Amino acid sequence: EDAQAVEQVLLEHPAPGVALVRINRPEAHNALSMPLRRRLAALFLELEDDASVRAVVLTGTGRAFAAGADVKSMIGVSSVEMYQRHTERLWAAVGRFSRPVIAAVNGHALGGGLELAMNTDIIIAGESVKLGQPEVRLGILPGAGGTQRLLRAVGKFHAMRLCLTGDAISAREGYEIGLVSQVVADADVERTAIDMATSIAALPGLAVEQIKEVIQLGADASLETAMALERKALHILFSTSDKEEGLRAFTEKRAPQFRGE
Ligand code: CO8
Repeated sequence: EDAQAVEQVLLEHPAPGVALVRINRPEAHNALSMPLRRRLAALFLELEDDASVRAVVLTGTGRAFAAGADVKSMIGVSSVEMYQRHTERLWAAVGRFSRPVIAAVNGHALGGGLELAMNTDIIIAGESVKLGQPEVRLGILPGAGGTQRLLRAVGKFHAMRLCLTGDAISAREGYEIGLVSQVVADADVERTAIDMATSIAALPGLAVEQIKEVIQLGADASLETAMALERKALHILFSTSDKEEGLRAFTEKRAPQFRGE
């Protein structure tokens, strides 16, 4: 099963500094089986160790980003077995990735698929995308962060509506409630995400990493603590050569040459 999953998550390098991870199980709408999730996590851990990768695009083949956890793999499964799967460890490889991850979402992002998208930093969605947490209809709940990440992303009343009805919403509605960063034509999703990742990859890497870390940690801290973290991050950046180069290039009216240090 794990050997088969190697074909189900593909790694590409579409632009300098950019890795593209493609969930490739279109026959099941990219349903996230355990082997597939293990492979996804392993790839992200590999990319974490590859300093040349400055931004990652995560996308799916076919008509779905991902249609959720593999429903078939949960039938007959007990509480203890679910606990022992420790899926939170697999998602952490994506959620705690130190550089920006952009979800390029086409088709359906449902259940665990939307939870996966919410583990990324920027969500670019095609016009015909459907986003939802349909778990309640199966007698379960969004158990990989869905209730909590959604709550923090869109607030109580939208989170309650999505999780309690299981109804999917459009990309446009997702944009209006703050679940989607940008809506583009279906055919432009991947290109838009790669272009954005390429631009981010060219920016001073330490500043990019610090911004991501501060926003991520700050979302879960008091304002005062988070602002202290923010100041510390700013102070750290004052010892980078990219900061000196960025400021000097601006005053000298020339293009900066960033070195990522
Ligand atoms: N799991 C397993 N197989 C799936 C899944 C899935 N989530 N989604 C689609 N498939 C399979 C179908 O069974 C079908 O297989 P087959 O051809 O062998 O019958 C194939 O994909 C094509 O699907 P459809 O025929 O249904 O295609 P449609 O175009 O008619 O519909 C949909 C596409 C709307 C995406 C539809 O397939 C659907 O509603 N899928 C299920 C969505 C869902 O309920 N997702 C939630 C799953 S539960 C979950 O994610 C719980 C998370 C809890 C934490 C676990 C950590 C991740």
